[in-house]
Amino acid sequence: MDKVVVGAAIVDGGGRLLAAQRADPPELAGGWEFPGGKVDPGEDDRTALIRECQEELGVMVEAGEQVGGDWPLADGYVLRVWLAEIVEGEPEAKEHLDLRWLARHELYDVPWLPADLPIVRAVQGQLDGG
Ligand code: DCM
Repeated sequence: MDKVVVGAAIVDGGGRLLAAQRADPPELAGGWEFPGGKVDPGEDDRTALIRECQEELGVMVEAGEQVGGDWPLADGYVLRVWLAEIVEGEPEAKEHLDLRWLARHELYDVPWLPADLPIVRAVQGQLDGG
């Protein structure tokens, strides 16, 4: 059985990327990630992505291209990430400590979780048309 976590690389009209600061567990708290979470049994990945963005940020997103494939996480989980844009609402940190919109020159200004860091590079490449 796949143990899948989905994440949203949410980009705004100005090309800024939304980063979210984890509140828990203690060993990950303070680190920055793509918002998202675990896919429920029987749930479609993209449905989970939309649900998680509603729960965590209070926004409706539309998912675009996937960023890479299965990115490894701890405990046999994989992370799947999609480019996404907000179609309704303003993001709020409902479950995170903080949110930041990172301009292109600020992409590495936050301490990304180790699992998410290579994905930030991939997002950058994809936005640059690579
Ligand atoms: N995780 C991660 N990066 C993300 C989302 C999740 O590294 N963008 C990791 C943190 C947890 C696990 O996946 O170890 C499960 O995440 P959650 O607790 O958000 O379901």
